[in-house]
Amino acid sequence: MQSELRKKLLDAFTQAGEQFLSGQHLAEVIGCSRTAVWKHIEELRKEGFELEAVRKKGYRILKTPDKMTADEIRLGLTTQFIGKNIHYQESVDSTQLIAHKLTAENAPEGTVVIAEEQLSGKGRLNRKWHSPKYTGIWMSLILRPNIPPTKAPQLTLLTAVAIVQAIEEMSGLTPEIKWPNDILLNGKKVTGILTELQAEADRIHSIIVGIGLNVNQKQEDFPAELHGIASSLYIESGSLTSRSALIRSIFSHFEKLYILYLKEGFYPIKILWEGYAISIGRVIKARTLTNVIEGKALGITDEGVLMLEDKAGSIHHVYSADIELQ
Ligand code: BTX
Repeated sequence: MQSELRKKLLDAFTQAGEQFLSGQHLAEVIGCSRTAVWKHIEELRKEGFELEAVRKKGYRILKTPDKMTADEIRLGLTTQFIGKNIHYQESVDSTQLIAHKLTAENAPEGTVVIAEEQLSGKGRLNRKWHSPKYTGIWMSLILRPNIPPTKAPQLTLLTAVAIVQAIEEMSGLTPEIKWPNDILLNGKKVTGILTELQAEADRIHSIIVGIGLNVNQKQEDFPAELHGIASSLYIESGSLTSRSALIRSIFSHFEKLYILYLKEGFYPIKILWEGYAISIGRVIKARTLTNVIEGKALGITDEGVLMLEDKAGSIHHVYSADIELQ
C-alpha cells in the first residue's frame, strides 16, 4: 500500500476514535475506490490490526499489534511535527547511525528512527546499550533548533522530563532523574539518553537525541552484568505497556516542552526537571573525563549545568560526568 494512502486511512481512524467509518467515507477521504479501501483494510488485518466490520456502519479499529511500525505509531498521534516522519526497521546496528545519515540527506525536523532491536546500541563514551528485540523503545529523534552548540545538553534534560511525564502517564510509576541522562525506578536505570551534535563552532546543524527505554523486559532478559543496575517498566509495575502508545505519549510531551523551550528558553524546563531530580541536595561523586569531584549537588544553573559544592565550600560547575549517589 502506498504510504500516503495508509497515512490518510490511519489519520481517519484516529480522528474517528470509537466511531465506525463507512467504506464510502473512507474512499472519499483517501481518494480511492471502495474496493481499494477494502484491500487496504485487509492489509492492515494481515499486519495484526484487529478491525470490526459492521454492515451499514462500516469499520473501526479494535486492537493494534504491539509493534512499533510507523502505522502503529501514527494511529492516535496528534503531534504537529515530532514523529510525523518515521523511519522504522526491525533490526539495525544503531538508530543513531541511521539518524545521522538521514540528517545528512536533509530529513525534516521531528523525523524519528525506530528499531525493534539494535545489534550495537550505543551509550555515552562508546559504552554499549543493550537493546533486545520487541521489548524496549530504541529510537533517535532529529532536531534542528536554532541554538548555540553550548546549549545542546539542555535538550538531554528536556528529553528526560518528557520521558518521565510519559512514563507517569502510561504506567502510573514515578521515575526519578539522575543528572544528566539517567531515568531511574527504584534506583535502577530504565532509560538512557544520548545526545549527539552535528555542528560548527557557533551553529548547530542538527541534534540527534537517542532514547533507550526498557519497557517490557523481564529480569532474565537482561544480561548478568546489568542485574542490579537496570530495570524495566514491566519489572517495576508488573504489567505490560504498549510501546507504540508510550512512544506517542513521549512525542506529545516532548513536542510541548520543545515548543515551550524554543519560545521561552530553558528556565521553565529547568523548573520541571528539578521536580524530578533525585541528586539535588545529596552528596554525590561526579566522574568527569579528567577528574572526580565529590560534593553536595546544589542544583542546576539556568543553562542546565550541575553545581557541586565540595567540602571546602568551593562551587564546581560540572558540564558532563557520570554521577554516583553517596
Ligand atoms: P550511558 O553511557 O549513560 O549508559 C550506558 C551504560 O548503561 C552501560 O555501560 C551499562 O552499564 C548500562 N546499560 C546498558 N544497556 C542498558 C539497558 N538496556 N538498560 C539499563 N542500563 C543499560 C546511555 O548511555 C545512553 C543510551 C542511549 C541508547 C539509545 S537507544 C537508541 C539510540 N541508538 C543508540 O545506539 N543509542 C541510543
